[in-house]
Amino acid sequence: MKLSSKSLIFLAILFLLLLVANCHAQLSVDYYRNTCPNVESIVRSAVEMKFQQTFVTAPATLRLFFHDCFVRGCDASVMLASRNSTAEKDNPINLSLAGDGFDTVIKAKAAVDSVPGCQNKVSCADILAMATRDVIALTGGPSYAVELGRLDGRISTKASVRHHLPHPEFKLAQLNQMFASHDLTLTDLVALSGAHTIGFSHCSQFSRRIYNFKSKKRTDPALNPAYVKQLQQACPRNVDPRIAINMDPITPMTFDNQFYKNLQQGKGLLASDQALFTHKRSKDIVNLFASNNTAFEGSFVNAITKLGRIGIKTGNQGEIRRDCTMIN
Ligand code: HEM
Ligand SMILES: *[C@@H]1O[C@H](CO)[C@@H](O)[C@H](O)[C@H]1NC(C)=O
Ligand SMILES: *[C@@H]1O[C@H](CO)[C@@H](O)[C@H](O)[C@H]1NC(C)=O
Ligand SMILES: CC(=O)N[C@H]1CO[C@H](CO)[C@@H](O)[C@@H]1O
Repeated sequence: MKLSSKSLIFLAILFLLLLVANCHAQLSVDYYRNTCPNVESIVRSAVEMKFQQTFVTAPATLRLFFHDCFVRGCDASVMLASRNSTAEKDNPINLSLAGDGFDTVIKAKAAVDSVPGCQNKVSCADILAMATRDVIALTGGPSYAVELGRLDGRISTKASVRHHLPHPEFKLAQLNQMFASHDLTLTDLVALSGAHTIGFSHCSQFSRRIYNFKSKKRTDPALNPAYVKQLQQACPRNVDPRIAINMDPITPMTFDNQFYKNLQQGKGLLASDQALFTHKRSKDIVNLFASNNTAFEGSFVNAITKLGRIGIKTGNQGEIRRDCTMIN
């Protein structure tokens, strides 16, 4: 009797251990070692070529990865197009998803598939993760080993976007809650927001802060007055909605910790960015990253690696898409 209950416990523990091991076995840095050993250099060359054509390649790809991972997991569902315009990319929020991000993945996928042994062996989700790592390095950010082994999802819906992406007018608690739901900490939130050190924002995303704060004819007191003037010049009332401006006014093309120094001076373009400096707990993290680029880079790499693990599809939950914009 005693023995059998003991062995039962033993079996239960073994089962749990296997389960846990299985969860972590999904991603690895050398996942394509046997199937497509040169995949990283093939992707890097394609991304470099695209980056030389246009700088937007970098911010567009980085943001695409974030949106992909937050909506249904990192499964390239954001890339799927639908004939009836009901896919994730059809959500109005996509205005900011510059076509160059999609194009980067499509070009890198074509490059991978042109190598005979690699054809249809590498998922679009992994190509997006590699391309993201590459654009960060190309703009002066940290290099890191990227985990691989994601499969591509088969579902993409416009409706799933609304509740899964943060809004630029979110309060810190709302941002923190959304990130926490993906096991991302406050430090991860502050570090990942540092992605706004490159790229652009349309005027509509912050126009209330410079004209109509809290529905009154005033400006957001958290904004630096000189910066407000600059923003009002760049984004006059009734500006062409296609106009987008640099999110980091000082070093817009460099992936560095300038974003945090801007927050210290009231130069956070989005209310959600500036909010990181308004609250005591996150302010300490902002100050650390502003004063220590090494600390920022270390935390960013840690956080983007965690971001890349969200909602991974394996086995029959996914597939390796032949065309990144269509399920097989
Ligand atoms: C914390 C919550 C976040 C909010 C509220 C937010 C919101 C926004 C908004 C409103 C824009 C401007 C879109 C436009 O008008 O074109 C933007 C751009 C961007 N975001 Fe975020 N974002 C957040 C977090 C992130 C994260 C975690 C990443 C990546 C790790 C990221 C990467 C980017 C990039 C690179 C751009 C520039 C895109 C481009 O130039 O094409 N964002 N974000
Ligand atoms: C749109 O097309 C998808 C398949 O591509 C289908 O699952 C979905 O039900 C369609 N939605 C509408 C509103 O027709
Ligand atoms: C900056 O951060 C790194 C990594 O956390 C740490 O090792 C280093 O001592 C810090 N440098 C300073 C000057 O505080
Ligand atoms: C790149 C892309 O898919 N853009 C679409 C974003 O959404 C608007 C309206 O919701 C469409 O008009 C764009 O074509």
